[in-house]
Amino acid sequence: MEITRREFLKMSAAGAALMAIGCPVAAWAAKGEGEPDRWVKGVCRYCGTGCGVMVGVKGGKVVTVKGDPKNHNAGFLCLKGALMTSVIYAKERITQPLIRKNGKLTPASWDEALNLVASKFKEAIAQHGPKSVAYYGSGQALTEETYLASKIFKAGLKCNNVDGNPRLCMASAVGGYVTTFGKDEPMGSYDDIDNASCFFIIGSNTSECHPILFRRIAARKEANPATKIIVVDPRVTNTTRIADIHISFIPGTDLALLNSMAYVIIKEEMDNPRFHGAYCAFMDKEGKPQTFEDYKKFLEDYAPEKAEKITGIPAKTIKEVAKIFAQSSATMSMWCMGINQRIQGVWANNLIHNLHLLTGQIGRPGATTFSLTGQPNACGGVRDAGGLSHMLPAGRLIANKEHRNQMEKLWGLPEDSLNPEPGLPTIALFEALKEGKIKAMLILCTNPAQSLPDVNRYREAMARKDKFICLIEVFQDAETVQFADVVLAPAFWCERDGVYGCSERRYALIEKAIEPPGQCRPSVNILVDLAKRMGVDPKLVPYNNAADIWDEWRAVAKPTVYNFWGITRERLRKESGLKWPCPSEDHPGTNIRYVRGEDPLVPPDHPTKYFFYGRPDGKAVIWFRPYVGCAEGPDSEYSFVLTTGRVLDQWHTSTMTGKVPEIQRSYPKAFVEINDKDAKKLGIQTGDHVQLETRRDKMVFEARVGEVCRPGLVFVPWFDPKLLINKLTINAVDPISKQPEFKICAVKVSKAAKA
Ligand SMILES: Nc1nc2c(c(=O)[nH]1)N[C@H]1C(S)=C(S)[C@@H](COP(=O)(O)OP(=O)(O)OC[C@H]3O[C@@H](n4cnc5c(=O)[nH]c(N)nc54)[C@H](O)[C@@H]3O)O[C@H]1N2
Ligand SMILES: Nc1nc2c(c(=O)[nH]1)N[C@H]1C(S)=C(S)[C@@H](COP(=O)(O)OP(=O)(O)OC[C@H]3O[C@@H](n4cnc5c(=O)[nH]c(N)nc54)[C@H](O)[C@@H]3O)O[C@H]1N2
Ligand code: SF4
Ligand SMILES: [Mo]
Repeated sequence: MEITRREFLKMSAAGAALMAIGCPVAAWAAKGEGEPDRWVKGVCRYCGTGCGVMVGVKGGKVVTVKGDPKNHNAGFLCLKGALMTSVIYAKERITQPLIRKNGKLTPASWDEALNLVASKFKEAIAQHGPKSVAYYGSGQALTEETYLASKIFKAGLKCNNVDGNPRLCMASAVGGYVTTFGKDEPMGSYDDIDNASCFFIIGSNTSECHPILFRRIAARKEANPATKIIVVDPRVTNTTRIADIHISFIPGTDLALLNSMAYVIIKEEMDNPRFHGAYCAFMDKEGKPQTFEDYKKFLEDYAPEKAEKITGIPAKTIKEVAKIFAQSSATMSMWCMGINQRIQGVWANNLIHNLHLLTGQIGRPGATTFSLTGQPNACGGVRDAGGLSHMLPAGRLIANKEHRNQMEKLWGLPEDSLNPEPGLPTIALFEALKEGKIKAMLILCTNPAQSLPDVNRYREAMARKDKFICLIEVFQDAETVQFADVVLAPAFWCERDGVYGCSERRYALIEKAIEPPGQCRPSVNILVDLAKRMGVDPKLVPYNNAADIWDEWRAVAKPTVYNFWGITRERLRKESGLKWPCPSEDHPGTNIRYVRGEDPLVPPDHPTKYFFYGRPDGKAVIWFRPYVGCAEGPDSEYSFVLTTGRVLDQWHTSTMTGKVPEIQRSYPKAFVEINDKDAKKLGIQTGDHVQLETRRDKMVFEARVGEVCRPGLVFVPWFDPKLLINKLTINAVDPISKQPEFKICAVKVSKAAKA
């Protein structure tokens, strides 16, 4: 099927994620440029769905991208994935190192730039110790890049200030999995979608943010119309439109709903005592062991009639969804930032897991508790390879002596030589920069000058005259470039090879398809070169390429529950991704963890079917997690809730998608969505200018009036660098995960004069 450019634009503008189109788009894209002379296998640059792609190359140039039919996406791609060509060849590409001289970024040689960066880091460490430097990385960097940067800082410089944007994104999900199951990462996989009879989607706009997974959910519903879809979101989205039940509710009250569902499930005897009796431990919020009876007492506060008062959800609806959740043949939960970006993010994650453990909706095809990961390699790189300030590779912790000693052995370091004190998580790190405690920072593949909350504060930090920031960045118009003292030019996407790991524990290889432009170099080469110049022992960085790093990382993970020894580079070249655990080269990969006969890490003769081996007692935890509320709720002065999030075709700070003319035309600038009843009261119509003011800053947006937001709520997408909504958002963090509450703050809404 060919589609015309007009139809194509129409689909894009309509945000029709359901229409997620595969090869037709690629065919269209190929048309103007000519047929490729070879196809190179890779992974989409964007979201945590991790679609496989085939990159079409002609005469050394990428001319088109299409879906890989052998990967989980079965050849489908959404528009972002298919339209990469204009991004690669954008005129804003940085093609050589730049040094700021007299306030202006000026071209420099690699030698000059790298020597300058190395001298600044060495000077800071000599004068102020290793705590005065930092690395701020990304869930979009390659696994090899994250593993290497983390090793250079933690092992080479004895500095644990290694963090990254997954702190803004997945930290609460990690906290949830670790506290409930003992180890990070989902136990199920995308195949569960094809077997689920109930989807419980909470705090995820799957349709716009994981379009190809949404396509699969829709396909499941189409093939099996009895499949129930429940969506819990305070907005009407493309996702809620296919829901059988859309629960719109007071933002930030999910915990009351989830506890109330547990209450109903037990009250109506829809729980599964055979499961939770055998495989679960109960714990109060301090982590003290409790009983099932104690749990019932704890839940008394969440009877549906009481929860209705907190959440605004009719008691009847709570009872109904609890019943569907518990009694469907296989229930699959999915969630994302509506749950994670909250000061009660970890607890909300625990409560979703609770429902699955209580009902035994777990560990069977279609029955699973599945966190949707945002970025393409937050799982594989940052989470698995240990790119956060409290972590070492493969689930090991800095604060754990045994784990440090294991890593010292594996890295050839003297015993007890790793720094035992965890480093600073993102917000604390940028606070330290603001206070002048961080003297030198290396930033890779993230754009904090736009993506951090309360961003005026951290732009000020980055603007300090006495700090030094080295940024490795692809585009000169990324906001953070303004604050960099040195900018290094990396090879982008398929201009180098490396591994991404997506939401379903699937590792897949991006193969090198083309040469990078100008003087751009693969980031692993930049990092190795820089480490040596900083005086890091060359024996710690003996790599010639990303493949060398991959082999070391496999060995580092082998003795742990992250065992993917069988996922060799050779296999990744041949196969379209493999799911760990995968302990040997003849192992096909794992669909369901913690289940005998499915997970190679559960011994075949294990006495019980389920074995949560991540925890010392082999049992998963049902947690008592009370609803508390948000950091800054509405009051008489700031009487609305401001929430922020995404739109279908723009990616994050839009440095990439903003280079695609078709996308830029459909989403040219940010706007504010406001409920029509609220708008009427305030005299606002679509297209009017509306001022949003929080305790941090104010800004004017064009209004979109309708029923998308419930009354009392306004929504602004955060992609637009000209309208930096993060100047308004709050920097409050979850006390466990340290993830900021991007999803809720109080805002004053008023009509503004036309600008
Ligand atoms: N098109 C596109 N896709 C992307 C990205 C992108 O930039 N663009 N980014 C990727 C990344 S890194 C991420 S993290 C994911 C994010 O994916 P999602 O989390 O699905 O996207 P968001 O728009 O941030 O927020 C999801 C929903 O949370 C709802 N929400 C707000 N407050 C609450 C609440 O209190 N409770 C509940 N239950 N819901 C609430 C919002 O209304 C919104 O619809 O998307 C990934 N995919
Ligand atoms: N208000 C609000 N703010 C949010 C969120 C929200 O929901 N609301 N969500 C948060 C979440 S979930 C996330 S994940 C973060 C994301 O925030 P960021 O990571 O800051 O956003 P990106 O635009 O993805 O930034 C990636 C940067 O890396 C550059 N880049 C691309 N490819 C490469 C490469 O190969 N190498 C190098 N070196 N650079 C490259 C891009 O040009 C871009 O500047 O934002 C957070 N901020
Ligand atoms: S769904 Fe995500 S991974 Fe798949 S093509 Fe779209 S942006 Fe890329
Ligand atoms: Mo994210």
